Amino acid sequence: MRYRHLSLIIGLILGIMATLIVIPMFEPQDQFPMGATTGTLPSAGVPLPKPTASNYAVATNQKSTLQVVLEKGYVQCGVSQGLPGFSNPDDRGDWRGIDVDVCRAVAAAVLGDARRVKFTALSAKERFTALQSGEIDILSRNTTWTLTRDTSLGLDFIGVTYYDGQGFLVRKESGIKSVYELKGAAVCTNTGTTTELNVADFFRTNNIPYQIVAFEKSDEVIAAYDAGRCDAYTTDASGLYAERLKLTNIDEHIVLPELISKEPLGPVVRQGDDQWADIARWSLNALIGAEELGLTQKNVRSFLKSENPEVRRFLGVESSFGESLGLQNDWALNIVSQVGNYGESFERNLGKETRLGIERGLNAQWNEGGLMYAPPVR
Ligand SMILES: N[C@@H](CCC(=O)N[C@@H](CS)C(=O)NCC(=O)O)C(=O)O
Repeated sequence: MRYRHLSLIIGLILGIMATLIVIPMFEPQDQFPMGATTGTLPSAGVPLPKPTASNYAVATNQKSTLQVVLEKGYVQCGVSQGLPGFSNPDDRGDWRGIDVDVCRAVAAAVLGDARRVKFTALSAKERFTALQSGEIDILSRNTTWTLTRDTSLGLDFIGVTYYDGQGFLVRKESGIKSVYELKGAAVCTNTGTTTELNVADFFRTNNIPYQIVAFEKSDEVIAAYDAGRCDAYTTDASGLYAERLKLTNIDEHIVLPELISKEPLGPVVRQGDDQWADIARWSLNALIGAEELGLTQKNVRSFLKSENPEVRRFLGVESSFGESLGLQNDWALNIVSQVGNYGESFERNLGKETRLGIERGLNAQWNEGGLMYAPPVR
């Protein structure tokens, strides 16, 4: 009997001890440690946490591109050596073009001033090294997004500025009407480009003998074609519109009807600095999204009073999407008020009223028959 009491008492003590040990294991803990997704979304008006150092800065023990740009006060933008409509210095030496506008948009978003951009003119061959080495902060230079460039080079494409394809220019007097008639032709093009690779694919696949004549500098390529050293000149169709303006007599040449490739041209940043990639990506998205929302350089400020929640979020009137990017909440307002929207940039630099006279085609908005489609700001 005595022993029964004793074992009951020991059992009770053990039970209490076990409860004391086990209960804390089930107590509600901080389920969502810093940085993890919580069950509730931040509602309008609730301040978001201050942006933390980017993963790039943490991983590489280097300053993030955003920090570098904020400290020096400008964006270093890699452009072409002169491609009208895309990136080209005007009579006063100011860089103009749709690729230039992407860099201006980034500067407007980050520094609140689209003028705070310095340009580095780069040949096709030089462009990726300049970005890898940190000489430039962003490359915005009619560069085709390909798998190799997006993976093996330590770089990241952040979107598409211009959907293009590769075309050919020939002399009218040659009587050539199609790329399939280029048998035995000498073809002029640039080194270090997808153009070179596509030519090889196309002529090999179609069993057409040809000869390639390639130079690093575009001016040398077009001069060689103009001087009659080649039967055809090939590059992105956009480049044909631009480069043919440099010919002695533009009317003596025709663009052949076929495009032999897909050339999605877009801006590039270094791989690993996700915050900077997000900033570049959303600056381009803001240009494209603004057009869809009907926001223009002229009217955008009048939309600050808009009741449309999409517009209010976009312009930073409601919520704090700028802070999520590590920027001020008027980042997109600065882009549109200083650079305009994508359509405005297109018309100003490439459109029907310019010397290039390019139609929107694939570069129209998705709801106008094109491929330009910005994800929502929300
Ligand atoms: N999109 C192609 C071709 C880019 C390219 O370099 N094209 C030449 C011919 S249009 C060019 O940009 N020339 C202007 C320059 O080098 O300044 C690529 O990314 O490889």
